[in-house]
Amino acid sequence: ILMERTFIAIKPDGVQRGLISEIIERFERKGFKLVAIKLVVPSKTFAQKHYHDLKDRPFFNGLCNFLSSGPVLAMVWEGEGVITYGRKLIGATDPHKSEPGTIRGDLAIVVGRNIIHGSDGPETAKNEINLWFKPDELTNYTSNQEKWTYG
Ligand code: DAT
Ligand code: MG
Repeated sequence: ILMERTFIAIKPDGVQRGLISEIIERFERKGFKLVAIKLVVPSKTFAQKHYHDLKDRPFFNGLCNFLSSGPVLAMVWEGEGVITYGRKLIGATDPHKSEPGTIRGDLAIVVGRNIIHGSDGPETAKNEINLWFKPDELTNYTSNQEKWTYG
């Protein structure tokens, strides 16, 4: 198995709307393995680091204010293809365009409140995991269901 890890975060709107269990359930049922999780209120400076790639976009300031406006559920999920497939579970950035069946398609309406973040590639996954988690916050364990999920 080619295991990968990705950074997934439920943004303040998803937490406030009570969607934590609904979102976690989708990753869990798929067969992905949770290896780290914590609830944090990021500072604005931290939010700016997280979204540094978007610093020249007009919505950058509002986006960083929003991300730092309340608790964020930060997670690391592991599995074969989890970076790409995690983005698939999440759906398109703009919920008006996300397909039904995806997290944003089913649970959000506008781009500025699209409830969840997921790393968009191996490099960003690595960087975002390192930004949000200390090494000793990441667990290493064999899931009991692994042999049934992967064969
Ligand atoms: P994604 O979160 O799907 O990776 P992104 O990295 O392009 O999308 O943008 C990060 C977040 O910024 C996105 O989840 C919501 C916000 N955003 C993106 N485009 C926007 C826009 N045109 N107006 C307002 N917010 C936007
Ligand atoms: Mg992105």
